[in-house]
Amino acid sequence: SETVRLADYTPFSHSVEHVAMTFRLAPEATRVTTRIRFGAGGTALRLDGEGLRLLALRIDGAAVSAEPDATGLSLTVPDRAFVLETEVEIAPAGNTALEGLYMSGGMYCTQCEAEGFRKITFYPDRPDVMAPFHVRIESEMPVLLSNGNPSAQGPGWAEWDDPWPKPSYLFALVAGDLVAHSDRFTTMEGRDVALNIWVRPGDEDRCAYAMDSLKRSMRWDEEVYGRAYDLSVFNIVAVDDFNMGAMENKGLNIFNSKYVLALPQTATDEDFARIEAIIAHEYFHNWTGNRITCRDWFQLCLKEGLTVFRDQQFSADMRSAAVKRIEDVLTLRARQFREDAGPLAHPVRPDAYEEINNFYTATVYEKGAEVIGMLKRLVGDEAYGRALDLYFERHDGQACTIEDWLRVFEDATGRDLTQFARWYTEAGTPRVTAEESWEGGTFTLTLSQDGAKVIPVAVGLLDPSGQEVRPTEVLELTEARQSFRFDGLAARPVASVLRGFSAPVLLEKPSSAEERAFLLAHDTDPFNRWDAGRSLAKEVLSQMVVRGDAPSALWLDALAEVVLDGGLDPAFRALTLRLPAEDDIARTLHEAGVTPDPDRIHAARRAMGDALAERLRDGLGDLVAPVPGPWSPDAGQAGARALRMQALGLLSRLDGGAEAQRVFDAADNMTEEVGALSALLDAGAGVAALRAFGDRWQHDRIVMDKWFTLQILHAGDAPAVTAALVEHPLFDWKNPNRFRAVFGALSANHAGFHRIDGSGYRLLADWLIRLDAANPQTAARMSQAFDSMSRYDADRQAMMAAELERILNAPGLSRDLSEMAGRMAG
Ligand code: B3K
Ligand code: ZN
Repeated sequence: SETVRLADYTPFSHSVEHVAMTFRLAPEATRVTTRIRFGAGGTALRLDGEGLRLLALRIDGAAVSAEPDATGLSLTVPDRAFVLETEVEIAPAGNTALEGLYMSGGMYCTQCEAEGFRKITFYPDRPDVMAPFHVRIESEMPVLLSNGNPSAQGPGWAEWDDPWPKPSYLFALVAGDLVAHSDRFTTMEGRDVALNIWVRPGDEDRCAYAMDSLKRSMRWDEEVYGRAYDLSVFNIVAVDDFNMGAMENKGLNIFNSKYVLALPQTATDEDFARIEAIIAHEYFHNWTGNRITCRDWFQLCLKEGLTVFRDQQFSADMRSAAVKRIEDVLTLRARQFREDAGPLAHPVRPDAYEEINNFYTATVYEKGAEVIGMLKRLVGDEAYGRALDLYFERHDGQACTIEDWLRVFEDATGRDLTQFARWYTEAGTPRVTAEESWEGGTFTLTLSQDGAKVIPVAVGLLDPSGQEVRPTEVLELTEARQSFRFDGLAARPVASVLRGFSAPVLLEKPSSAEERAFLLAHDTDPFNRWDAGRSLAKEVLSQMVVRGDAPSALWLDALAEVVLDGGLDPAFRALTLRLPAEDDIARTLHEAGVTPDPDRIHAARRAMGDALAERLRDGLGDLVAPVPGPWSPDAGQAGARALRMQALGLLSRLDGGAEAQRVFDAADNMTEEVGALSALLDAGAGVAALRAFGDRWQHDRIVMDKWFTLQILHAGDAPAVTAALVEHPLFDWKNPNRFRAVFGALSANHAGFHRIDGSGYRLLADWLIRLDAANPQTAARMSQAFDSMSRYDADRQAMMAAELERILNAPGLSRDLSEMAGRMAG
């Protein structure tokens, strides 16, 4: 397979001045006519195109004959401006890869990012070629949509006009029997915008939260970034078959239906928060991604890191900033730190790939967002605002690079960012070590790093009574080792280091369990307060695994103190009560030089929960009391429900699930229904509830995904349960949501996936091979489960390696899965 390299970038030969397309839709034979007005650019033209049946080709109206090859079309063209017209035939009904034009539940839809447009027509399918588009759709379907503004329509046809030059990856088309949940929005510039969320008939009562999130996102981007919407209509379409979360096509966002449709009865509080965040994310792309796009796919973090950063800011403003930060760091450590520690590690801006779809990763997205957070912390909020204004002003309408992005900050602040740029070009999670000394009223913090980056380390100091004696200050670690002095202190302080998780690093700070318990009780920085508890819990759990210790009373008491403190935010207490994940402990043990044993980890974590339940016994009754007030998806109620469900899980260890059964029976919202069912399954008492849940929701695809997931996630023998569930009539393996619900749960069940008989590895590999033939992108994505191979014992490593080998030898393996399996096999 060919490797694409950043170093080989060259601009495209020609400019594209305008594109006009006509679609005559039919499931087996859709006709696509494309008229491209090219500027002058020499006589050699190379267009991308895959799986297209070329029916006609004309240059300035004159027929030309040409033979496409497997990846496109090479033509000799006039050495001046000209119009190229092609007519091709494609078959959306047979498109199971869900890239290009395909069908989902009887409707037509598209997914073009990154390189799907070449499956629709011959075109320079690269993000640095930007052009205005006019699209005509002919179809019997009642609703016909494309990018931009509606320009004309009649029975059986509609035309759309997108005035904003865009790259082909932002092209979209939808045709279907759809109904809209509609609203309006007036921008700060006075533009009246029609907002529509298009869904299948019957789903229109499930769109209110997504619509509300959209309007709040539009207002927020105006208020915080000064960015207004720029078309007369904003359409969102929900589809059931989608390879990822959603797509930011200009003026026509296409969403996985599970990130649009929500009622309290069908969606958990987490689902509501995800919907809010993804609606915002795709909307924010209109400026960070669409108006300013990427020069090439190596620059993906330019739009994704920035847009994740913006959606995180938005959620923090809508909800609790402290809780949001803790949740984001939990995800970062679970996904990105893991990725960075294994064979799939790559820089935030990679410099080589085989299949670009394999680089929509936690590193590009989540670490990409962290890098922007660091930049903001280093230059300050005010300078960040000026830099962003300059970015929009200087680069509107352009396809840019990370160099352009950094230059904007250099020009706005006068700061040299050469050293900072390493965050974009070097893979791996830096280690920062903190040492302390105390002498004559001076506290010295010495920081060292294993690399040569600039690392913002936010630090605050507390006195022995827990009062803050030095507010948060951002120390800039730029050298291998540096000391920072704090003078004039009356007593030796306790340092709170890396507040707010000010940099995506592994912090090593030798400190006693007592000191961490102190920080858990007193730190004024909510993130570090939580993280002190987390690091204590991880240490306790590690010692339980390695030495067979019992959980320490110190940890149990410190935790109980927080959890039972009614003055603290319930969401924060719920997060503190959450035990470290088994995968997280496995990674931490491996990093400390210990080979993790999945069964011991699982048993120890259970014992840890049992001990906690015992310690909290007297308080659990109050904690599981119903959440007062009418249901609302807001952060306050969601936090209260999260605490209630955590407590219910613990209580089930004491009462065998009796209370959980009552909560399950009485639940009028999905958060509590799922929370109680999980508690019952964990207590080994979930058979009846599981059946009731399945009976109640069998006609709801989105809810039934949870039914599949939960039983695998909480199974003792996850591969056996999975093997049974793939025989279930509702297991539709070609639907990515359902496939992920099942096999994502299998790999998320740490002890189950890593069973020593190898059944977890084997089952996943079997199904990845099968899925790859239909949908390479999702198969490749799900294969990442094998990236932790090197952590484990020789037997497990050998079994995982054998499965990767089997995948690599599968006939007709896709470029997507072959790149992933190849990198993981080493
Ligand atoms: N930009 C899309 C992701 C496209 C993934 C292509 N494999 C969604 C997003 O990040 O908003
Ligand atoms: Zn995005």
